Amino acid sequence: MARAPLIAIEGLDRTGKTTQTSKLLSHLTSSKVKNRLIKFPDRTTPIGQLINKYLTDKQFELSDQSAHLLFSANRWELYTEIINSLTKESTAVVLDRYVYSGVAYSAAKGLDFQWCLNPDVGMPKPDVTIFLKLKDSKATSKREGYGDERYEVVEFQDKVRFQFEKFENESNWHDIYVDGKGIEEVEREIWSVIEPYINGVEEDLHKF
Ligand code: T5A
Ligand code: NA
Repeated sequence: MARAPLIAIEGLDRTGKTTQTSKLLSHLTSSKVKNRLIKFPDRTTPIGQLINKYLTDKQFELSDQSAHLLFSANRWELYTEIINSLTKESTAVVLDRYVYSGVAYSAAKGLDFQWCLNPDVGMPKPDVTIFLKLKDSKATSKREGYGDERYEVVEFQDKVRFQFEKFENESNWHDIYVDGKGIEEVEREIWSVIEPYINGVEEDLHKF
């Protein structure tokens, strides 16, 4: 029996992930596909509140390793809900950032790539990942709110981009360039990638 698809939207800061996940949810609803959004970090959980403090308060220091493990623990807080949605509730799950962000941001600080992936081993792999990509990292630095949070610095974003590119060979990975494109154009490109998955997936879930 088919199960619902797990869909991830990834990308650097301010590339339009939250804007596009909300557009995607509307498309799924119009297509009569049950759906839910899970955003990482989920700042509402106990661990998420600590992450929020870390991201917004530059005086609040954590070691890079402990910050990394908190982001991963925040995903494990939602593990059972994700699995149940896909299998028992036939509900498509759209992820606004996921394991790929977790690895890319921490590896960009100099932590070992495989060490960064290890705490997420066992989390379900998306059936499809959309990566909102920039040819020029400065293209989004003028967008509203850019620079408010800890990682929104162009030089650091270039390092993160380099780490994200290590995932590009994954079979489920789709790059979509966003430089100079309007919200609706990106929305149409995303929908053309996602539409083939919406009636369900026959394969068992893969794990990291
Ligand atoms: N992080 C995250 C880790 O280090 N480890 C982890 O494990 C995880 C999960 C917060 C930080 O945490 C790090 C990565 C981040 O640095 P977050 O909460 O996802 O992660 O960050 P947010 O601030 O919510 O999101 P972003 O800054 O990444 O922005 P989005 O969601 O990509 O962009 P969005 O949709 O909010 O749009 C930004 C602005 O651009 C406009 C929008 O209207 C908005 O004003 N916009 C466009 N403008 C022109 N053209 C377009 N096509 C546009 N699309 C959107
Ligand atoms: Na966002």
